This record gives sequence, C-alpha cells and structure tokens, in this order.
Amino acid sequence: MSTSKRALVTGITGQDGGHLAELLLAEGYEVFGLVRGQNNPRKAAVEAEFPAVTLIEGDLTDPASLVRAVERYDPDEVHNLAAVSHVGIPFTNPTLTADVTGKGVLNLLEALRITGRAERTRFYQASTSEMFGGLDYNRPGAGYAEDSLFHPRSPYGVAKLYGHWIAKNYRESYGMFVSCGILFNHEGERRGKEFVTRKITDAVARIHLGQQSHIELGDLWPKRDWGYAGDYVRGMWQMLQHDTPDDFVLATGQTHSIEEFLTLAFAQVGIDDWRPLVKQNPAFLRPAEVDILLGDPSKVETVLGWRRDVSFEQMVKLMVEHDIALNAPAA
Ligand code: NAP
Ligand code: G4F
Repeated sequence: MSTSKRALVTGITGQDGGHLAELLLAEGYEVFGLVRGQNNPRKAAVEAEFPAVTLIEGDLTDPASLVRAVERYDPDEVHNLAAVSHVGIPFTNPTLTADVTGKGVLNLLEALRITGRAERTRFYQASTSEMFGGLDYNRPGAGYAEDSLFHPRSPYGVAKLYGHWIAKNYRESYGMFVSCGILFNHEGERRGKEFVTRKITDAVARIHLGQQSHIELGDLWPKRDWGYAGDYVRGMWQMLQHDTPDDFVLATGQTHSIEEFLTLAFAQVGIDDWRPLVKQNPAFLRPAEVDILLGDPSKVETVLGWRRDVSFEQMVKLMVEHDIALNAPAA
C-alpha cells in the first residue's frame, strides 16, 4: 500500500490547479482532480500534461458527487480551487455564482464531515482579495491584512465571502483543519485569456506577429497587486503543512495599474506608444469596480516563511515570451 499523501484538487483544469498538480506530484503526492461536465474540453489537456493525476467526475453543486469522491479516494488534503472565478461575468449569472463559488464550499465541507473525515482531512479554501473591495474607507496604508474589513463589490466577491466564513465556521464548530488563503491576483502562462493580464500578453504577441491589429479593454486605471501563480500555489500548500489551521494573505505588497501592465508588456516587443493600439469597449466595464488592491503579506512571510521568487517585471516578460512562442506559426 502506498505511503504517499493523497490530495484531492477541485478546479484542476484551472490556472492554479495546473500549478498545484505540478507541485503536489513533485512532492510525491497521489493527486486526484475533480472535473465537471460531459465532454469538458479541458479534461484532455490535464490528462496529457499530468498522466499521473486521477481525474474524478464531480461538480461542486452536486453534493452526492463530492461524497462519492471523498469516500472513494479518502484524501489527506482537499484543495478547493473550483469556482466561477471571473469577477465581471457573475454580474450576469449571480445565482450560479452563489451556488458554485459560495454554497459549493459548504457542499465540500459537509461531504468531509458527514463521511467522518472532520478530524483527519486538511482543507484549503481559495479565498480572495476581492472580499475587501478596494474602497477608500477600509483600505489600510500598508495594504489589506487578514483582519481588514470586508466590503465585496461583486456577486463573485459576496459568494467568496460566504465561502470564507463557512470555512472558518467549520474550523470553529467541528475543529476541522481548514485554512483560508486570501490571495491577491496571481497570473502567469496558465492564466485564462478572459482575465486582463493574459488577454493583454496574448494580444501583444499577436500584434507583434501581425495576427491582430489592436486590443479592446475596459477601464485602464484600476490597480492590482499582481504576483506569479507558481509562487502562490507554494504558499497555499505551505498553509496545509503548518501545525495549526489559520488564514493568510498572499500578496506582493506592490500595486500596479493596467496602464503600467500595458507599458511593460508592449515594451517587450519594442512598442513604446501603445495607446493607438488599445480601444475602450464598454462591454468590459463592470457595474461596480474595485479601484485598487494592495495586500500586506507580513503574516505569511513571518509565520510560514513564504517568499515570492518572480517579480512583476519578470512575470510580464515570461507571459509575453510564452504567448509569442505559442502564437508563432510552426516553422
Ligand atoms: P480558474 O482558472 O478560473 O479555474 C476555476 C476552476 O473551477 C476550473 O477548473 C473550473 O473547471 C472549476 N469549476 C468551475 N465551476 C465548477 C463546478 N461547478 N464544479 C467543479 N469545478 C468547477 O481559476 P484560478 O485562477 O485557477 O483560481 C483558483 C481559485 O482561486 C478560484 O476559486 C478563484 O476564485 C480563487 N482565486 C484566484 C485568484 C487569482 O488571481 N487567480 C485570486 C484569488 C482567489 P472547468 O474547466 O470545468 O470550467
Ligand atoms: O483580470 P481581471 O478580470 O481580474 P480581477 O477582476 O481582479 O479578478 C481576479 O483576481 C481576483 C483577486 O483579486 C480573483 F479573486 C478573481 O478570481 C480573478 O482571478 O480584471 C482586473 C482589472 C479589473 O479592474 C477589470 O475591470 O482589469 C480590468 N479590466 C479592464 N479591461 C479588464 C478588462 N478585465 C478583464 N477581465 N477584461 C478586460 O477586457
């Protein structure tokens, strides 16, 4: 019988799921990934990249599928990364977002509790800086920390806040080892093209290669605390290896506007004046915007010794280079 730890990862087809699968396999885990839906096109990509991962059919909105998954694969750790994770799209499907991103957390915690795993399975919840909302009145100068006031500005942020509090409630009520990572934006070569950073690096690559004339975006002034996803999944995993469950902010402590991201990304292909190549499209504006996010990672640095390896500048370069290679016609 294998002595390696067993980890169940929900959201394995997403950005963080890919980075986490890589890390857990390197750490010697047996990895199980929850995949939803019939003919999910992203399933084949995970199978090709990580043949050692066992994929399980299941959906966060289907409690029985979660009970079956934890009973059959009996994980030591559950990493709950699955969510409707876009901030803009849930304004048009808020009920689905509440069901998946909010109530889905409860479904998974209950699956562990009612199958008798409350005392032995460690649980990671993917909480978010979107819970803070980026407003003037609740924004500390040094950045948001674990005890800052929450004021979510979107159906996604509200659903995530429910997930965050129900996770903490299961820790307090049932003594479960539940840790919440309050993660600020993290990006990289696995990021979906529906998010602004990857949308920009993909467009910069395609403009450079003569495949696209311009890019259409929403507001360019919002600021985000952007880190590299590979560094952040290491922090998530460290949270579950700690001796006690807790909540931790993962952030860089720096914030940059979308304009700054555009300047750096276009500079990679020798374009200084990018403004003629960027048009505003109102379709990408949100009913309520989060103006600025800045996090304070002091606690995770002190308690877990977490450090990031990749700077903002290195990350933008890495993403543009990756997208040029990906879009370049085969020789
Ligand atoms: P992502 O790339 O959008 O991945 C989301 C994952 O959730 C996908 O694998 C998706 O599967 C899965 N999913 C969606 N609905 C589901 C359902 N009903 N049942 C089961 N799985 C479902 O997100 P990410 O960037 O990797 O983020 C991972 C987690 O961290 C998310 O919870 C996100 O909200 C949170 N977070 C992310 C950031 C960030 O900057 N990336 C920051 C803070 C928090 P399909 O392939 O089937 O769609
Ligand atoms: O890249 P975004 O869509 O990320 P957002 O909204 O900050 O959310 C991401 O980070 C959160 C953590 O803070 C996660 F919880 C969440 O799951 C997700 O990963 O948008 C960033 C900014 C926003 O201000 C948005 O309005 O870019 C602005 N923006 C401007 N034009 C755009 C666009 N965003 C997108 N997606 N597409 C645009 O064309």
